[in-house]
Amino acid sequence: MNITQIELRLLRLPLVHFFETSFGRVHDRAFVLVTVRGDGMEGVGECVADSNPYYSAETTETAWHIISTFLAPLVLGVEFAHPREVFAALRRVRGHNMAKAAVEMAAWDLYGRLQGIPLARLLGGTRAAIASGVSIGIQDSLDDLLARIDTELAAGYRRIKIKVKPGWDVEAVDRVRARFGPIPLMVDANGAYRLSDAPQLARLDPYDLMMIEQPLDYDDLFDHAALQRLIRTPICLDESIHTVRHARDAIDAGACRIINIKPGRVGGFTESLRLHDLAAARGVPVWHGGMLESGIGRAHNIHLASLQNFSIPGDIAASRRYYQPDLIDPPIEVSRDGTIPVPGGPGIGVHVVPERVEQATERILLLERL
Ligand code: OSB
Ligand code: MG
Repeated sequence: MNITQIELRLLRLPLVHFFETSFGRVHDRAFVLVTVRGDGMEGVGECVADSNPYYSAETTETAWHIISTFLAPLVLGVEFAHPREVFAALRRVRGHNMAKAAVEMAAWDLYGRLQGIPLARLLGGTRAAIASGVSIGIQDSLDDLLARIDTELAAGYRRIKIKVKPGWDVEAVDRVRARFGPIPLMVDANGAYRLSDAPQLARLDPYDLMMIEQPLDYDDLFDHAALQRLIRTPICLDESIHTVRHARDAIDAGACRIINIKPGRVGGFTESLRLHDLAAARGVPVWHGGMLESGIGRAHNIHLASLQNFSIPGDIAASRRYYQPDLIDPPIEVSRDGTIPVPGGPGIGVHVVPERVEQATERILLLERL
């Protein structure tokens, strides 16, 4: 496989419903779409960096800069026997995993298309369909929250995650349990608490949550380990895990019992596979996170989530919850039983609609080997 051209597009899509986390509320999503071309085919990768550096230090603009200035020259014109070689080729660049992942996952898609094989098969997926869960943001009122959960359970989703922050936590969970009983329920704090909040977080213990995701700081492992000794609810790490080494350290330290894998956060599929295998070897379940991706990134996620140790329903839901229309047609749909079939076509296996991409594009850059 030889990539001779890389196209960057900055896209912006309005969200169907606002999404609020402990960072704040967003009404649209901007992201960089990477297209790699070579050997007469093309592959796409969606960069999950956001326009602001609130979830991670990377942004759409840092990704644009890093890909165009540093990553593109490391892949353009280089012969790769397999996309698993791409992440290592980007090694000189420290960090910037989201920028790296967009290029790497586009290369996987290109390779899958060249071989005529779905990504799931290339990655070692074992499932024909994945179990789907939803991530529900902070709402204007607890009544609004209950109404949204009602809708998602009726749609068949297999797990409900609600965002929490100080002031929107125990009472919210109490109301959800009172109304819906023993549904598969978890919370995500996006780092909104301190270790000194342990007594408040321990108040969640009686509610039998599947887990609490990222209660403490994005760069912390040590305090999470201390917190896990003080609460019964299993801790799952998201923001704190950027490398396979972080995951190993977190598991060894007892900082988490579950790991959320987002390929964008760890630099792509190759590192996600290593993380998946490490967690499996340590008996730690993983699930696939989401970053409000369009159908393009969502399709990549579905393929990865078809691997064995993705044993908990992830944040991969139907297109209609995010974008209408999506960039792909047909959109991703969830069956009545709360599952999403893994696309069977080559690469990501979904049809990207060029006119929709064009309409959402704010800027384009073409990169070629000099
Ligand atoms: O913390 O998992 C998170 C969205 C953007 C950034 C971070 C997170 C999220 C979500 C939404 O929870 C997941 C999704 O539905 O795509
Ligand atoms: Mg999270």
